[in-house]
Amino acid sequence: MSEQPAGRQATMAAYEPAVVEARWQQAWAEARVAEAGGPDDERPRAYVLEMFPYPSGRMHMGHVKNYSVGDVVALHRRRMGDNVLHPMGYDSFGLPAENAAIKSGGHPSEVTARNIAGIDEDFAHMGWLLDWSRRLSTHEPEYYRHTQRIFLQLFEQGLADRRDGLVNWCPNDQTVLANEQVVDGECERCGTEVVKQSLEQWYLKITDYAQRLLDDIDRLGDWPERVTTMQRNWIGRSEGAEIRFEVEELDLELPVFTTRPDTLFGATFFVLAPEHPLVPVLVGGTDHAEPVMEYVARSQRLGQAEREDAERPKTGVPTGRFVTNPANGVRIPVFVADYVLPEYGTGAIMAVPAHDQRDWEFAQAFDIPVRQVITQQDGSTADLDGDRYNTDEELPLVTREGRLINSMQFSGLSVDEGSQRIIEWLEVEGTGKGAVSYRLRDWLISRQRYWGCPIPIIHCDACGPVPVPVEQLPVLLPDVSDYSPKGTSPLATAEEWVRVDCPACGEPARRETDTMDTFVDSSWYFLRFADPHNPDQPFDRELADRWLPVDQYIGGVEHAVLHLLYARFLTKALHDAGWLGVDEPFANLFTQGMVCKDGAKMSKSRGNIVEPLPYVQRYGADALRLYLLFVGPPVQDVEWQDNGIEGTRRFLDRLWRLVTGVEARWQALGNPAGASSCPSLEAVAGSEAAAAAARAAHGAIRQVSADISRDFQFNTAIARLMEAVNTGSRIVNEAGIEALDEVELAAVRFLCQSVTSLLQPFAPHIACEAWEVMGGS
Ligand code: ANZ
Ligand code: ZN
Repeated sequence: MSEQPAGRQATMAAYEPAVVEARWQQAWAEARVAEAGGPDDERPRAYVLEMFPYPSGRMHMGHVKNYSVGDVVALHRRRMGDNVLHPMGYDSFGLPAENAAIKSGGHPSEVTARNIAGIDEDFAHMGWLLDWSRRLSTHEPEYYRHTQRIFLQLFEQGLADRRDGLVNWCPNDQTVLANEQVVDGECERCGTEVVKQSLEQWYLKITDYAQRLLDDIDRLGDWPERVTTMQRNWIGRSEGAEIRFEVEELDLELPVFTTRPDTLFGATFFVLAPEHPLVPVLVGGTDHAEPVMEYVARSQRLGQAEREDAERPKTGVPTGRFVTNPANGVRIPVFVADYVLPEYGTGAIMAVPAHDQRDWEFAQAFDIPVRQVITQQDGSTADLDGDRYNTDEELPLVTREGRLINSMQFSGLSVDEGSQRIIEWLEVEGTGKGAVSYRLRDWLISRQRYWGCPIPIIHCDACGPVPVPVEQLPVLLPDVSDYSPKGTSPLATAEEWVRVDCPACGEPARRETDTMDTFVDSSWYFLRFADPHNPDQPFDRELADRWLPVDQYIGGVEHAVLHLLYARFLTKALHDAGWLGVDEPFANLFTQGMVCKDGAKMSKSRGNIVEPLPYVQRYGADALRLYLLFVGPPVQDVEWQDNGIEGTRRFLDRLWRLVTGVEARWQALGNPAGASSCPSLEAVAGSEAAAAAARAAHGAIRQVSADISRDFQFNTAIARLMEAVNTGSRIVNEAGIEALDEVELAAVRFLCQSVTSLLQPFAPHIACEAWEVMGGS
C-alpha cells in the first residue's frame, strides 16, 4: 500500500469537511486535474459548460445548483474516459456594476473587481473541477478587443447596420432595450414600463437567419421542448400573402400581410398602425389630419403591454381615405388603430370582421359592415340571396375549417385550397404574392450606457460609418467622470476620446459613443474558451473546431430567447464567415430548475438570496452540493430549506463512520483477502449479511450508472447510495463489527468502495478521502 500523503484525516476520527475539502482542493490544483488535455490527448473530447455568471457580489444557491449539476456531468464524463473541457469565466460588463458605481462612487471596474473577488472565493470553496487556466472576463480589454473584432466582421458581412427605428426605451435606465429584454411591456432589469421612441441605433440582422434558426432547431440534440417551443414562437413564422391595396385619389399602394388570403372577399375596412410612415401622407392637408395625428400621439404614450392587451376596447380613427379591394374592386374605408402593430408584417391590415375577433370588435364599435366569406355549413344554393350566401352562423366565425362563400370563382373551396388559389390569382393579376412573415426583429445592440464594449466605429461626415482598423483594436473605454444616465451615452462626455481622424479620408470625425448590449459579449464566450489566450484573433479555427459544439450546456430557462438565440445566430454568422466549422453552438442543453426561497425565485433584486459560504463552513461543500442535487430532480424548482442540508450531512457522517470502521477492522485482521474485490457469489451465498451487502453494492452500481447518464436523475441516484449506506450500517450495527466473518466484512467493504466510487461525481472531496482511506489512489 502506498504511503499516505500528509494532512490526511486520521482514520476513525470524525468527518471534518473543512480539513478534507481544503486538502483535496489543493491536491487537485497541484495536479492540475481540471485542465483539458491538449492536441495529443487521444481520449474522446467532451465540452461541458455552465452558463457563466454575471458577477453581482456573491453566489447564491441558484448558482450552486447550476454548477453542481455541471460538475456531475463533467466528473462523470472524465470517469468514463473523456478528455473534458470544463471552463468558467465572468460575464462582467453590465448595468448593475455601473449603477452601483453611480450610487456609491468609484469606477464600475472597481465594483466589478470587488464582485469578482467575492464570487471567486465562493468558487474556490465549492471545489468544482473547473479549468481556471482558461478563465476569461468579458470586461477585460483582452476579451472585448475580440468582441469588437467580431462586430467588425459582422459589419463587413452586412450583418451590422445603423438605422433609424422605433425602439424600446427604459425611462429608468435611460437606455434602449432589445425586444427580448422587454417582458410584459416592462424592462427586464428594473421593471419600469417601457416606451417607444424613434432613435438611430445599431442592429445585428438576426432576421436574415430567421429561417435557418427555425429549421435547425430540428438538428439540435437533446434540448428541452419548452426552450425550442419558445424559440419557435419567438421567431414566429407565419405563411400567407402580401396583398396590395390602391389608395383612392393618391398615387399610392398599401401592402398588407395576411395569413388568410382566403378571406380577401370579406375585407370591409382597412387599418394602418399609428406609427405607419404613410399615415401623415394620407391625412396631410385634410380635415382628418388633426384628429388622426392626435390619436397617433396618444397611442405613442401607451405601454406595449396595454397595446397588445386583447381585452382592451378597440379604439381608432377614420382617415377619410378609401382603398380598393383588388379582388372585387370594392372600396373600403381606411382607419388608424393601435391594435395594428407597426413592427409586424407591413404595419397595415385588411380587416375581415366576419372571421377575426379584433376586426369584429372594431367593426361593432365603428358600425362597419360585416361580410361572411367562410362557412362551416354544407353548401346549398338555398341560402343564396341574390348573389350572396347568407347562413345563420354566429359571427365572428374564427376558423380554418370551412369553405369559401361569397368569393366569386373561389366559392366552394376549402380554406387551404382557397388561400392557395387566391394567391396564384393575385400573382397573375400582379396585385399580390405568397409571403412569409416573422415575428423576430433585428437585434438592437446599442446602449447609451458606459459599462459595456465600445462599438468600434468612427462617424465621418464624408464617409459615413467607418470601421476602426483591426490593428487599432481594442477601442478602450475612455475615462469619464460622470456615468449617470442622461439619455446619451456617457462616453460622449470624453471629448478628447470622441475626436478622431477618419481612418478612410483623414478628415476630423467622431467615435461612436454607444456601447454594446452585454448579450453580444456572452454570445461568443464559449468559442473563446477553446482558445482563451489568443492575442491576435478571437479564436483559432482549428481549436474551436476541436472543441465545439458544446456537448452539454447547462443553465437557466430564462435565457431561452435571449442568450441562446443570440449565441445560435452568432455561431451561424461566424460559420458563414469561414471562422468556424460548426453552425450550432450547443449540441445538448439542460435547463435546471430554480432554487426558490419563500416561494419566489432566489435573486438579488428580490433580496431573498441565500449564500453558500456559511453553509460550506458549517456543513461542507460536499453536503451542500449533495443537498441541492438530492432535494429533487434537477430539472424541477426547489424550495431552499435549512434543515435539508442537515440530512445530507448526516448521510456523509454515516458513510464516513462506516468506511473508517470497516477499514479499521479490516486492517486489524491483517487485510485478510488482500485484493479489494467483491467476494464471489458462492462465498456470499452462505451469509445473509454478506449477500445483502453484495446485493446493495451491485444494485447501486447498476442504478446509479443508469440514473447519472439518463435525464439527469441525480436525486434517485443519490437516494440509492443512501440506501446502500444504510444497509451497510445496519449489517455492522446489528451484529457488531467484530462478529462479522471475513467474507461478510469483505462484502461490506466492497459496498463501501462501490458507494464511494459512485458518490465521487456528487461529493468528490469525501469520496476521494474515503477512497484513499480504503487504500485507493
Ligand atoms: C386578414 C385576416 C382575416 C387575418 C382573418 C386574420 C384572420 P399571425 O398569425 O400572428 O401571423 N396582422 C397582420 N399584420 C398585423 C399587425 N402589424 N398588427 C396586428 N395584426 C396584424 O397574424 C397574422 C394576421 O394578423 C394577419 O392575417 C392580419 O390579419 C393580422 F379572418 O389578415 B389577417
Ligand atoms: Zn471620412
